[in-house]
Amino acid sequence: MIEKLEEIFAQFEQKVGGLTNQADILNLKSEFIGKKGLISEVLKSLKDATPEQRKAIGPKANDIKNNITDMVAAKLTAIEAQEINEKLASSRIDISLTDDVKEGSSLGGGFHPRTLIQREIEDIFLSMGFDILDGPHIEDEFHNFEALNIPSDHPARDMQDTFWFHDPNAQSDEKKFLLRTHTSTIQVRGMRSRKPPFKFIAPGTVFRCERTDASHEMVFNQLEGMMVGEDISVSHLIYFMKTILKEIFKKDVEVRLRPGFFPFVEPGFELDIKCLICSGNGCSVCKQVGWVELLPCGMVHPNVLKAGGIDSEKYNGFAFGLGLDRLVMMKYGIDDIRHLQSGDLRFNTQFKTF
Ligand code: FA5
Repeated sequence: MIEKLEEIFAQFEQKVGGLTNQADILNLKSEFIGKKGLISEVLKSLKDATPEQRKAIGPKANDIKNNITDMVAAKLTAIEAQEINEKLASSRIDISLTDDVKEGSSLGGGFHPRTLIQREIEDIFLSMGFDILDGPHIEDEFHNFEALNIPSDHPARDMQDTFWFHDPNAQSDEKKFLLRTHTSTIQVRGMRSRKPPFKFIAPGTVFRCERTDASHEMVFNQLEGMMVGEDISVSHLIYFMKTILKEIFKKDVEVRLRPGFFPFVEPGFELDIKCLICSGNGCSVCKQVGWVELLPCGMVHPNVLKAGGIDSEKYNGFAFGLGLDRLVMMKYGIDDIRHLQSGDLRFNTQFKTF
């Protein structure tokens, strides 16, 4: 077992050396020392070891975990330092700036509330062994629609008003491009780049040609989630949905689950939250109904698994698409989504500064 642990550590050392991206490094850390990481897997067989063997294996495993934690911290610090140095090398100092722009003044920097919530959610999912993925804003029809069980003549295409790129010289059968209307595009990219079982989240900006109001923007943010494996059930889905809400709100919030239609899931659900702006009494955010659509989800449709190259006879899974801006509104009591990207300093400076 000691040899196995050393082998795992050697693998880690080899892999971490080539990484330059912070998310990849954190993913690697959880792959090795996360709750379901390689080290924990090895330690499962500790129960069969003799007391002497256990005495040697326990400290060895701890040493390796500490080494991995230290190496990850050192690597992240080095990347940050490199980024700062690159920025410093390429930026120009404006010596005409007056000294009222200083730490603690109203113009001091700060994190956008969406960044705060997104980071919190990423930490929660990383700790549960999920990867974090990204995808392009400009997409093709295949990833945005076809692979998600929405062929060109399907009425569900009208559910999301799409910004298309128009190429006047394009032939009729050429690939058409668009601004992605949802983060579900990353489902297909994620499935095609890994083998089951896997689980990932994918936060990102999406675009719809919609009329704006207190709870609708044309450019907004979602956070996709997907878990694929054997025997995944609706109760796994509900467990993860409840975990996110409990961790984010740190208190019980009222939710309701109702049937929802999305061609890429079957069955599909809408998870609504009791509006925290008006306590469910009715306001412009919840359109006077007292509930806000927040977290649609469902069991992945077999056609989508097939489009992702996955054997739908053997594997199944769930997916969800969290409305990130609406979650931020509920968390901080923001009564109009348009404040979020207004750039108004009176709004922005209410949140945590660094
Ligand atoms: C979708 O976009 C699906 N892709 C979600 C999904 C993923 C379902 C996986 C099942 C499985 P919908 O159009 O309802 O679904 O958008 C998801 C969430 O984004 C909504 O619940 C809402 O919280 C948020 N949202 C939708 N439109 C807007 C908008 N215009 N402005 C702000 N938030 C929006």
